[in-house]
Amino acid sequence: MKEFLNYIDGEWSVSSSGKFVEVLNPANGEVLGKVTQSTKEDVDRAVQAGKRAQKEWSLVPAPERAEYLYKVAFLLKERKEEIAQVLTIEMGKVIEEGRGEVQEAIDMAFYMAGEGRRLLGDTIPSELRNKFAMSVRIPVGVAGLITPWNFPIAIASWKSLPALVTGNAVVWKPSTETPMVAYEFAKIYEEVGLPKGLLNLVNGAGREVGNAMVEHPDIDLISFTGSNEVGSAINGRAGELLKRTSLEMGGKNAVTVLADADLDLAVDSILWGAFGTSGQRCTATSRVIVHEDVKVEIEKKLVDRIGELILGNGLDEKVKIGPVINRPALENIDRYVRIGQKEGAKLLAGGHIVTENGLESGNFYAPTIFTDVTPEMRIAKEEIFGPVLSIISVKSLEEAIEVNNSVEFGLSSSIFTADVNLAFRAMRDLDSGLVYINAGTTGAEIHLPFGGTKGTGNGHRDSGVAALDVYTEWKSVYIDYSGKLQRAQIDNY
Ligand code: UN1
Repeated sequence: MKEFLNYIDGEWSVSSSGKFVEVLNPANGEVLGKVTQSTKEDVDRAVQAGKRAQKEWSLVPAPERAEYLYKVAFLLKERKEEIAQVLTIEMGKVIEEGRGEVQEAIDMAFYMAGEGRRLLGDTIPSELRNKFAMSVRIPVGVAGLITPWNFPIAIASWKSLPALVTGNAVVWKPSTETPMVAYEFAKIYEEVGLPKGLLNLVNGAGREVGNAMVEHPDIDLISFTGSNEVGSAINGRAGELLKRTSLEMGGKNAVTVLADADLDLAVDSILWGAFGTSGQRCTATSRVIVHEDVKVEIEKKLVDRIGELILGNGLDEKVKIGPVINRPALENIDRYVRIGQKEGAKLLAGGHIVTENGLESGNFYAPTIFTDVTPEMRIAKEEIFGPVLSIISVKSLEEAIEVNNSVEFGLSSSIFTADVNLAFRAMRDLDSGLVYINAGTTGAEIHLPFGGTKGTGNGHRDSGVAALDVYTEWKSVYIDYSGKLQRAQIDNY
């Protein structure tokens, strides 16, 4: 059976626990291999390797560091199809989306390689004559990255590439659901000749590895994408230890459809945003906030078209919707659907685990639409992370914005309208890190900051130039060339 190992200090190794966990194909339950289960000792070895390697790495000029990133970009490009296939087999997203995700990592690698020739600081006028002032970015040290299974290579690229180009070493814990993709990515770092110890991979389910990373005195920051429950636990402990964290967590994203909107375009975007990736994106559309005048029409269009969403194994190019990641996720989605029914929402489509057409051995959930949902219902407030959409009707833009903003998350919001004035007003008032006008809630591009307000994050951003702030400290430098004592705030006034 294929074994997926740790990569520490440039060597592939079995964890000190000697334990393994099976990796399953979510489309059919087939065992794909097994992944090593790391311990605190493995984390410590990875951190020590990172710490040693980072000393020299921080002295390598950033444009030279960036050359490794260019090589990563080209190798990813060469292997795009191969990695997309692994993604589909292991995580379940359809092959077209698998290719899209690898493309996201390629884009990020080129973008961050370019940063190697910028990493801009500031020069600022000093208050005093014959004195020079500037601020420069310095690496934080060893970055601990904890990444999820839903975008196993894209999110790993959002974090590892800026960390490395800014001069840090990385200890990376991917989700144990997706060790095959993690292996592919780590192997690329190995093949481009990244100096050993700079990128360390530690696999492990449960909390042991994550806790060991948060607790380790030589891990200088934790960048995490995943659930609010885990993010909040990380932040609590890291807060006590005064350790920097960058957190990207849940969403309860809505598309607002005003009465003057292009309804067909809105429906296209809602179907893709709600059911693409089986709803397992933090940017997924899980609510539609529709003006009452077009509610019935939107409902009809959505229901009429739901049959287009062919479920199945994502390797089949015809298939539009793959499985959800595992059995517990499938059961959790079903539990939410029962909650919605109990709360009095009206089921328009789906609402069940798929148990026919040979799909019963996989984790398939029928694309589900609820209407007559009210903002107080749990299905309208809590992140389900599956193909479940709730339609809420409103009477005005003001009410739509209020409903959009009423949830505890603030990742992505979208509005469809033909009125430019309303669009700008919505852009200002929708409380989220991402806002889309006449486009759905998914599809963020890597050269813009990615993250959210309120319960979605803690003020930091992945990707875009903002990512550099996560992985660097500012150092303010003053150079006095007057040759005499100049007392700031005193001698100049
Ligand atoms: C995520 O779901 O965590 O904007 C990331 C999007 C993708 C990234 C999603 N580019 O939907």
